[in-house]
Amino acid sequence: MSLIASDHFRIVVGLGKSGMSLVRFLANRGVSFAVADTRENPPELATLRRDYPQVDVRCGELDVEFLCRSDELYVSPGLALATPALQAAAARGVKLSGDIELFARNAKAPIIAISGSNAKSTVTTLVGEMAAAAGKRVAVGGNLGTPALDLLSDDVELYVMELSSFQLETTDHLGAEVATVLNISEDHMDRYSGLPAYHLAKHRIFRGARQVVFNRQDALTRPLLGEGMPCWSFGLGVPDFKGFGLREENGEKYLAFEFQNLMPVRELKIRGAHNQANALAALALGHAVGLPFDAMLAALRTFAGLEHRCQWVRDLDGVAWYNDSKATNVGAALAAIEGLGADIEGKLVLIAGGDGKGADFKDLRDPVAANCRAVVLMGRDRELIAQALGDAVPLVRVSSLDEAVQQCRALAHPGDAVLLSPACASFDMFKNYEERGQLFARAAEDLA
Ligand code: UMA
Ligand code: ADP
Repeated sequence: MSLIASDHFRIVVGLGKSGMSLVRFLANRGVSFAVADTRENPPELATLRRDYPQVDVRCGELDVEFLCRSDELYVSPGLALATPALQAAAARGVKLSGDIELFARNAKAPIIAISGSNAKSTVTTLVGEMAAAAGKRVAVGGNLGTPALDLLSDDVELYVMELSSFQLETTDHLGAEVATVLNISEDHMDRYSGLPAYHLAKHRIFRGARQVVFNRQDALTRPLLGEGMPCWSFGLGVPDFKGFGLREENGEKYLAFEFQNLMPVRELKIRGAHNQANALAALALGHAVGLPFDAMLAALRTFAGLEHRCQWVRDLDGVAWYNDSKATNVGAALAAIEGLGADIEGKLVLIAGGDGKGADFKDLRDPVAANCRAVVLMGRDRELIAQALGDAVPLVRVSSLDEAVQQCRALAHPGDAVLLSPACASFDMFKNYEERGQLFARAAEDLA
């Protein structure tokens, strides 16, 4: 399918990382275009003015008349399609598209497409490492960080793409070799009318897919497909045909495919049941595109996990400290609490709280009661979490992360683990989740 007729004028809406990748892509292909951003000073404005001084850029409130000069807008995933000016343009027949749609039309190598509420970055990175271990020239990116269009190259043999629901909303036909939605739980409820709308956006990933990987433990990850679509599954139970799972034999737990044990779970460096699920998902995706098991297992043995995702920080007096600052929603925190909770001798001392993004915290109550010794609460929505937890475990309120770390030191017993897994975004107290995780790790490392 051809890209775009070069005599068509286009408008890029949003001048962040993905907007700038669109600018480079369109300019390299000789397409004439302009740029708009609702911000007065978008992040890539200086770069655009330096490298493409001739391009018309409109900052501030979106002008519908201006947008309607193009019959197709490439909209940043950061901008809700419900934005009135975009809706007004759409009502006048303008198509709302995005960088992933253009990427899909132009990628010449197979695409592994990965979405889900949680674990996207971990699984995407892991599959990328598996492909590299198998000797493939692989490009890894998307929502993970490097914009999709910046990865396009004739040298690439395989694309491994993390895709958010925001990116998928503007993608009509991805045509992935294999696509997956790893799990679905509430997130971004400030941008969707509810779970069904969010689910619908995520499932656009299956459009035109040749194979599918689904999670046996999460019915919302199964696509509604016609007969005959090759499907692979993963889950923590014993696997059957075309399934990846766990099997126990002679007291040893294995990652397994169908009736074949692949590798003892204890050889994984990443901890917790949720990470075993992530390893199985990555194996299923890699297998679907023909990566050999020996290379994939070698990658699994060395992959130590990403920063801020259940990342081990230190041991002190028999207590292990874990940074899971990336747990910015309830589903992610639950995975860490249940996954790590099942993996340690003692109990968890949990640090939670922050900007709850309108979430309902009631699902935390039972897993916290089962796995935690105490919960240290901080941040804007700490009282909402306190109400949801009730008297499940002792609660300690603090006003800073340093104070939280001190309290955890006092509360934890040998054999316990301290876990920062906030179930909230960080923006009420920190620049981002990375800063929150770094400050936690530093405070934990400073404990004598
Ligand atoms: N914004 C405006 N006006 C605009 C455009 C953007 O106010 O006209 C604001 C919005 O609040 C928006 C923010 O700026 O949220 C960022 O938008 P951007 O266009 O500057 O974003 P990019 O730098 O292009 O980053 C985007 C993804 N960001 C979002 O989806 C919000 C990045 O995912 C992605 O890595 C990058 O493209 C490359 O593909 C980040 C993210 O937070 C990591 N994703 C969400 C998540 O993981 O939960 C979905
Ligand atoms: P994403 O890119 O989807 O945000 P990450 O790999 O960055 O996913 O992990 C984010 C958080 O999700 C982690 O901090 C962890 O608590 C949680 N998590 C990891 N694996 C799973 C899983 N299999 N199911 C649910 N939550 C998970």
